[in-house]
Amino acid sequence: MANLFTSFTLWLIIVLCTQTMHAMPLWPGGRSTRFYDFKLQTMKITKLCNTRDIVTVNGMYPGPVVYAQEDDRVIIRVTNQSPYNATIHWHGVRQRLSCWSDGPSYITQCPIQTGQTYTYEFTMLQQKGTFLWHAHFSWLRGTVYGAIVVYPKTGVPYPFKFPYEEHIIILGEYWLRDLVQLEQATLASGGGPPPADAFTINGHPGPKYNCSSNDVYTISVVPGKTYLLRLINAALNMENFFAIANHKLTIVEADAEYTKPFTTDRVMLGPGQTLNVLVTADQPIAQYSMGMGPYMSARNVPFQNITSIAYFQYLGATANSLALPAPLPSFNDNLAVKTVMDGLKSLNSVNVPKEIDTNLFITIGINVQKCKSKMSPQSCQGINGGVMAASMNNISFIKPNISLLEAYYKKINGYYTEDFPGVPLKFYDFVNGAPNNIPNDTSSLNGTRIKVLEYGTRVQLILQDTGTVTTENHPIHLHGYSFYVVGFGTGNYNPQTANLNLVDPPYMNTIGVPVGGWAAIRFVADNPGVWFMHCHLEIHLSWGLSVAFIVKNGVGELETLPHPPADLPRPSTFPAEKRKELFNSSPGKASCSNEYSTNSSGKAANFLSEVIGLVLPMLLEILIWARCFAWEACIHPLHHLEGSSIDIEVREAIATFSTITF
Ligand SMILES: [Cu+2]
Repeated sequence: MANLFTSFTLWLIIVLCTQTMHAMPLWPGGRSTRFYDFKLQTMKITKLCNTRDIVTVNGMYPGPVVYAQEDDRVIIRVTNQSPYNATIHWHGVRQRLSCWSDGPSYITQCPIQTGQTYTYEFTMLQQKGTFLWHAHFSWLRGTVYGAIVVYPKTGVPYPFKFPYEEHIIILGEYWLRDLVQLEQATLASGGGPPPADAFTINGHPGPKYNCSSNDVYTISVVPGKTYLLRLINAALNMENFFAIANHKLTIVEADAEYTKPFTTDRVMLGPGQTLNVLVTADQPIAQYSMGMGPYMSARNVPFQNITSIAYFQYLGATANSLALPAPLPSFNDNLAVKTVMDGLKSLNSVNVPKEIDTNLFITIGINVQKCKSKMSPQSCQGINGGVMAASMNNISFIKPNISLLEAYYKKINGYYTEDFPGVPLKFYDFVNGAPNNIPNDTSSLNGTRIKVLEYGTRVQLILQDTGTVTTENHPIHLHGYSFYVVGFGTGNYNPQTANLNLVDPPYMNTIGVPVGGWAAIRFVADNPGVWFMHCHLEIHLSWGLSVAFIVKNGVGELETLPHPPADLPRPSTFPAEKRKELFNSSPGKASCSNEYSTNSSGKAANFLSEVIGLVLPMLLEILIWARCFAWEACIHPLHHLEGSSIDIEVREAIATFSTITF
């Protein structure tokens, strides 16, 4: 009997190892697997004297923290129990050979419908630091966001003195409105969105807002100790300054890559950007304000101007002692932004591509399209009675109604064209001489135009802000890659005078292209798939300020995108007539189901995929647990989700890690 048991155990181990090795031949370092269970659900919340429903993950706002270590495999099962379609994007995760898990809706997958489950899987291959995850459907990410904290491998120290404690600080915006409806209403109006009702720090507006004197985030600090703050901007439509009264911030990491230490009084983060800063509690015992305020570089755009305040409170200070105000720059202080950007350098010399195969010049800006005769004035509330838009190289991106990745992978024609221009259609003085006869000559062309790159292409992008309508700092985010920011400046890019840093430029995933200026970025296109590049101001994304790159497969398994996972949300199987009625798409064409929410016929049509979606994750989970048992290399998936994770002291998290066998 014992022999039989031993044989069975050996057989099981061999089967599991073979299965695992077959599934993950590329990530030998990924010895641990982190398993998370995300349930998208609505939750009642009271803020600013109003109670309303917001969409959350696991009833937490901000959502749970995903903890991992460099090279870990991360598996996150997302079940959509909210009334909206949804996807989750793992911002900054380079998704090596896992484009199917990237998450932007209509780019790499159809949305997960109400009642459906999709399991995201990726490896934090050679990545560590502070990231964020957020919804990537409509404007759901306004409440559906959280941090990803990836620690170095066991035994590998930080390149700075180990902090006494670490804290996650997520900047956000809060609306007293349903965000999916807000996007729809804004687009239907043709005009701009209303400003947020509040800024928030870890979900708390702070004492300057109505009914919020107790809705304040506080960090208690010990005099003399040094703290690591993991700053994340998850705001929807604003870039933001952050500062702490009387305290210096030393930046040591930007977009999850180490930087040379740079000390400053304040920082600016665009949505999607992260900064790790060290702060030493070296001031007299008191309560100090941590402030989040607006950075608005565009002209004539209304914005929230009340500072969100949190407290940096010394032990021994009385809770009701007056907090010293945080010294935030004025909302249009471009110099403050430049000063921080100038200070960002990679910690060490880096391997920047010196020669370039593909050089693209991409203008970014706002447009106003003409009100069409059949449109009512209610639909044309943009500037001068036009319809607001935004574009790259004057092309406003129209999202397709199936995922581009699926269309590309399965060679389904008719959803995109491969003619995104590598240079603007017209050259002019982009910053000072931009067209301004609104909307007669500021229109953009609409299209789903993408750019194809061969595997291994060394790419340089010049991102040039334009003055159509208004110049503005745009936080441009590239999926699937980090890129070297080799240069930036004000005015028009000029290759003769541009001063490029090819030694130690920062390695980022989101670059705030300076207002009325340019940025030059470089990367090697060595990750096959379809990768979105877009402005991370959500309204600009809705208006079309985006493009997608197809990066083709290279040679062999290590350069080839694997098959899609079985539970990938798929285009619907509606009969052609029904599809025409529901989505107004041509008969015979596949389509992701109902764009904004699921209806009963949608559910019925997707019954089979739901069954597959339920059974396959269960099988997967059994395999994972069996593997954990065999290798003793896992922790219980739900351990991370207990309590309000945003307030978990990171020391506790480290203690959790020490119990794991690596
Ligand atoms: Cu933008």
